[in-house]
Amino acid sequence: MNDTICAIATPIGIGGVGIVRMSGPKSCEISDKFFTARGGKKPSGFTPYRMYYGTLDLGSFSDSCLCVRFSAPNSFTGEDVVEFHCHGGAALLQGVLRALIDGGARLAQCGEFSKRAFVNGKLTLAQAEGMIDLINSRTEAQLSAASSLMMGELSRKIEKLQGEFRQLLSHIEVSIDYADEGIEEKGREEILTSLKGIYAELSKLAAGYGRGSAIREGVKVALCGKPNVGKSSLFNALLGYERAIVTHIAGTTRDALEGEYVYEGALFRVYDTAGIRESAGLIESKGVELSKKYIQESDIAVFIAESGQLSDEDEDILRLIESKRHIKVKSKADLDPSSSGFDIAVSSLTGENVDRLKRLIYGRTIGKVYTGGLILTNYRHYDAVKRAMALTEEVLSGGSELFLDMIAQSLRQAFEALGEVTGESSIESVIDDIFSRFCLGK
Ligand SMILES: Nc1nc2c(ncn2[C@@H]2O[C@H](COP(=O)(O)OP(=O)(O)O)[C@@H](O)[C@H]2O)c(=O)[nH]1
Ligand SMILES: [Mg+2]
Repeated sequence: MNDTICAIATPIGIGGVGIVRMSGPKSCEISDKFFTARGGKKPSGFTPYRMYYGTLDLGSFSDSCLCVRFSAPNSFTGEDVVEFHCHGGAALLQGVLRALIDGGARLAQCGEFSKRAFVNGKLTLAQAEGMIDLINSRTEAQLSAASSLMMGELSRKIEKLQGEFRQLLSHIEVSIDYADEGIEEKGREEILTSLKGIYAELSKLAAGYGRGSAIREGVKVALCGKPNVGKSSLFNALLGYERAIVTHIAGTTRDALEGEYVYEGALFRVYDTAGIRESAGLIESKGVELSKKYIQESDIAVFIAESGQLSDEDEDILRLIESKRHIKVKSKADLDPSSSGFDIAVSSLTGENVDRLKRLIYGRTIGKVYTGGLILTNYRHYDAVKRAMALTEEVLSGGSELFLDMIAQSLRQAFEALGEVTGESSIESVIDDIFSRFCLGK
């Protein structure tokens, strides 16, 4: 990683300011070719972390802009970094980039700056993932969860648990070395007690994943029911605008429509599906098949019926969602407000109880309102924690039967599984895959 990379760090488009960033050992040397501060100073002579105003002379054009130098190892990447804060024009920034490449830098790959930061120990893998989640956040809840991850809450927790595993391992090694002197049995009891504590903490972490992933990915809500019960109307009411076509003709909705709404800072992705019925024509049948798929893939199904007298068709749909998390909604409450047999009666026409339905959906998926703090949001982290749990459980259930060196082996594996979260024991291909999902210039 001895080459110098560069990229445009701001979105491509027209804006007041656009930033081109360069990282690597030749950053200053290359910058010196193009930038001169007012007063004549060159970037290699700049005081680090101070902005200099001057001229970027690229031959065919110049820009008056700001330049700042960060010196290794105290920079985002841990290397020498130079940034040009130019005027934000697409051709202008491309021109700066081209000049830097001609000057000896190489165009950075997606996520390459962050990857260097990780490799140089500036952030853990989990923190880097938090950073990309932070950039991609669209709702407050996503932002809070991503920020906690980026600020290192999860990494610190994982490192603490790893520290406990490490302590147990050294304890075991001492026990093995002094086995003849009758130390072993005492050691074993202590080990199992500590391990129970670690297991409890891991379980607590893993238990939050359902909620965490719902916050990160958005909650998938599938509306389902017979034709004409008011699915599309409820869909529009939840979204707050007319997205789906509503008619009195059964079978209007054939494709599934997707829409989004935000409630308590969390994202909900709603699917308005075709009404499910047996006697549908070809196109409608395709829609029905699709509906079943959306229902299966949703986090929660909202069953809608017009009255408490359920028909066979209603019962069929209910059977489809029985094993899933679901809510039963009685629609058209303005015509008939009775809700017996349902969780709630809603009128899309008057808006009555639409908000309460949102609260109900929130409660049954995310649960308690999330206002920030440590939570597992990422499957990769969850998977590592689960593997560490399984290994710990193996030792706990083997208890007094296991040889100490077998216990040590499981604990070492659990330690390594946890290390994958922070990136300490992650394999290269996983690391590459994570950083390739970053945007250019990050
Ligand atoms: N009075 C009343 N009519 C409704 C309500 N929701 C839907 N409808 C009517 O029921 C019919 C079918 O609605 P639609 O949303 O297309 O049902 P879908 O086939 O399940 O998507 C339309 O004529 C709507 O105007 C409601 O809350 N109150
Ligand atoms: Mg419809």
